[in-house]
Amino acid sequence: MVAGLDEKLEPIYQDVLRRNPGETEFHQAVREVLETLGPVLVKYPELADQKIIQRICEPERQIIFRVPWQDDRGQIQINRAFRVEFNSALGPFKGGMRFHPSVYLGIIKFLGFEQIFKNALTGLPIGGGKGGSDFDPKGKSDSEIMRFCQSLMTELYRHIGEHTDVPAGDIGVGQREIGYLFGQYKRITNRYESGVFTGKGLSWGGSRARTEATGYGTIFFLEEMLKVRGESIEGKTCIVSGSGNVAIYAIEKAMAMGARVIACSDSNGVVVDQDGIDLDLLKQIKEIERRRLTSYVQEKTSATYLEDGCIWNIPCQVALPCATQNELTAKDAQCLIKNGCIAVAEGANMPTTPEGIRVLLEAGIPFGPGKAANAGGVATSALEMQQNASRDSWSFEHTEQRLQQIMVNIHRHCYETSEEFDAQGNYVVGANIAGFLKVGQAMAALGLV
Ligand code: NDP
Ligand code: 2IT
Repeated sequence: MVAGLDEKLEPIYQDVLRRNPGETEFHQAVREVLETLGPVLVKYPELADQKIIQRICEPERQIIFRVPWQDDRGQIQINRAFRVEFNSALGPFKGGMRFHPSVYLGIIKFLGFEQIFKNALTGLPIGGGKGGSDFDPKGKSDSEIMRFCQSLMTELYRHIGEHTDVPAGDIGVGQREIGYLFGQYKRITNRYESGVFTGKGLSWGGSRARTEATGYGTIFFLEEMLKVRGESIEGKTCIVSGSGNVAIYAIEKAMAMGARVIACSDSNGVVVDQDGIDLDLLKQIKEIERRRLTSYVQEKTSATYLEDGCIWNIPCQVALPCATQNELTAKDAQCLIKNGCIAVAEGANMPTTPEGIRVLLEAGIPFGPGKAANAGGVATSALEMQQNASRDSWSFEHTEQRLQQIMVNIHRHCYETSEEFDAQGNYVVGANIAGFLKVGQAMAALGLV
């Protein structure tokens, strides 16, 4: 990856900085894409004439609203929520909702921006968007979560729809929250509009394999990267950061394909289990009981807990960041390489810092960027929309097969694009350019809208 920006792109980036002050994660996501687009403008000057990059960097619509709700003690609480409808050239806005105290406009915009290219790479008809709130679900009762979701939807319902904008889950938003949000949407609109949300429960319009899709997809992508090098995940020692939806199903698929996964984490610490992570125990603690990872070592005393530990210090052959943005730095990347790591695939969105990515690429480590490697989640969301539109429900095997084929195709498309632009095997270049061309060409075809 080049360090500087092309002279045509530098002023565009400066404009993004000036127009979006303080939104550092958004700046980071834009810069990473712009760093790879120089050769594209040479090959496709019409996209520069049409100001496609400037247009892509400006969301089509941004909604910010107050969410008042009452906690279990009767106290009034106020949160702020967002929906950034970034780009609808390829289909309705599509992307998750994140509930986390760190959420502000810059986080939602970085996620929405990345979502445009990710969704384009799936080859399915979905535009890019993202939403969320600074609401902290930790320690909240079920009824508090429900009241918050209902209040949020009382505003959001007017902005979304199966042909307009289709939210789903992300950090802090899983099937329980989607249920409360969808229930309130149905009540206000008096419509059973299944296609307005994805990540729904199986008995009310959800798709089989959606829960597993992001983690599974990341492993399918990783396997394709390894195949190029004559390697496979079988027998490899892996570490997976996070212990949420993406992490759990990345661990499940990696193990099913013969890997040994020895560590995972949450925002307080790291669990290392040299016997291999006990997946049933992990699911019980995280999915059913909603407890902290410290419970794992209370149940399984042979495992160790590193409070405030850094997971990337643990020797491994494959590293899978599946928690949050900027969790893997240049120092972490150097440590991974020193300990013999041979591949990194991002289950999370933008988990590796720009300097971290540079270290990995310069060392020739196959690196799968989130917008390609974690696209399996949103791709399966698009399959859920297909099933809803045809009032059908596919088997797990069929849905997983479609997911795997989509990940193989994304890998091939990114790899071939990296070759075409003289950066063979650089999936950052491949994913950014392939995604950009698909959206950019559609935007040009649709005229100045
Ligand atoms: P979950 O809420 O299920 O899990 C999040 C995990 O990451 C938890 O273990 C959490 O720990 C940890 N985490 C979250 N925020 C932080 C933080 N600021 N610092 C340290 N650890 C943190 O979310 P998902 O598994 O769904 O999402 C994980 C990542 O994957 C995110 O980047 C998301 O955008 C991305 N992603 C998700 C998709 C999906 O379909 N769900 C699809 C594609 C990408 P703790 O409990 O301590 O907060
Ligand atoms: O980052 C992501 O791709 C997601 N959180 C999933 C979005 C979706 O619409 O399924």
